[in-house]
Amino acid sequence: MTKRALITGVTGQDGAYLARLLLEKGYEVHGVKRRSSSFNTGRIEDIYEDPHVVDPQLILHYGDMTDATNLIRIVQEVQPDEIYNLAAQSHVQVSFETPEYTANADAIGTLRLLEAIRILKLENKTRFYQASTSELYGLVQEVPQRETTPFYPRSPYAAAKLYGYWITVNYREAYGIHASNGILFNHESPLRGETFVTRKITRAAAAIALGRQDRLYLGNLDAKRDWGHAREYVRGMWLIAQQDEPDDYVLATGVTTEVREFVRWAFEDAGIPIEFRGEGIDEKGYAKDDGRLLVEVDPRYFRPTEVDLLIGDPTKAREKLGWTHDTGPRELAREMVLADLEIMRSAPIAKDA
Ligand code: NDP
Ligand code: GDR
Repeated sequence: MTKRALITGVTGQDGAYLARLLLEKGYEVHGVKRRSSSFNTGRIEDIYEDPHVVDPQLILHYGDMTDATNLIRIVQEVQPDEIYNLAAQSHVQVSFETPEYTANADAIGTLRLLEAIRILKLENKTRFYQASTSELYGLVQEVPQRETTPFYPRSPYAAAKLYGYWITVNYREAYGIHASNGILFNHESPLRGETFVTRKITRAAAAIALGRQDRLYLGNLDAKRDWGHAREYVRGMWLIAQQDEPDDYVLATGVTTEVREFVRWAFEDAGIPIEFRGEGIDEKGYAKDDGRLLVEVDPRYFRPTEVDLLIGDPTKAREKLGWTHDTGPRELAREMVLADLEIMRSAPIAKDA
């Protein structure tokens, strides 16, 4: 029997990689896409199928995490074996600007999907994966962070995801739903959204190398993140949903890197090595070769409350799921810079636009 999966957030970075993986595994994949004034299917273009083909394997449904009746109808129509709840207002800094919307989409949106399973009496059929996050750890309580580390959210995003985490645990315990949390540390790729720090850096390094941008403005260079590759993390999501018993797992590399170091790597890979001079908001990055000022700190990117250090311990995932990662942050930076150089070289008009 062909398995049917429903992915919310299918147009995002992880949704695109997960949809690809599930199609390779022979699933019929249904994705929830919200209405946008443009197509917004760029990340899934190569797997997108015309709805008129016979027996399509990827089917998109219009939907929104803030619309309960819509979600119930989609779940009813699809009757999924597995739901992967990846949709979210996922930008931490933006959540300080749109806290109520973030809570609605990320926290109550998760509840709406779990309720859909319950209302439709799919508790024994539909497995549920919740995209939980290392942002739950927030203010450092223990390093490395693992499944038992106490949470201390530091943003409206993290507070909303805290609700999503616990409501998933609660529906597992209260109604016996196979509902699991993946507590994923930062994962990146050439498909990463352009305003997250890694992609912002790799795009800028590529653009500066090609003479199309003068300078990169960043916020807190001291923050440390455990960066892995999104392609490898969606494999972990699938493994979590395949376990006999639902449970919660950390996926991480166990290596942490300063934002400043990621900047150095990206500019090196773009062929313009830089060095940092100065301190605090006066710290600046200069090209080693000709002394050009290429990186500046702009306090507008500082967050009202910051998460200083994330480093995860993926031991449980390795031992119970057999999940491992191959790509470390250094290779990740290179892959992203090379991809951005390629994109910019082949699409000069898009850049100018
Ligand atoms: P993206 O921001 O790339 O993708 C988010 C997806 O959610 C997009 O498809 C977006 O649609 C969709 N979405 C946003 N709001 C709504 C809404 N109201 N209704 C329906 N769809 C909506 O995130 P990632 O792919 O990086 O992350 C996937 C999930 O994993 C998110 O929940 C994120 O919070 C979580 N996470 C991510 C980590 C990471 O490092 N990437 C780490 C830990 C957790 P649109 O394309 O229209 O914007
Ligand atoms: P994060 O990712 O907040 O960890 O959330 P992001 O890449 O936005 O920030 C990482 C760190 O870099 C610092 N930083 C900047 N960040 C951005 N975006 N822009 C800048 O100019 C900049 N300068 C410095 C930040 O302050 C921060 O410390 C991501 C998202 O994918 C979440 O959805 C997910 O849950 C977590 O990862 C795990």
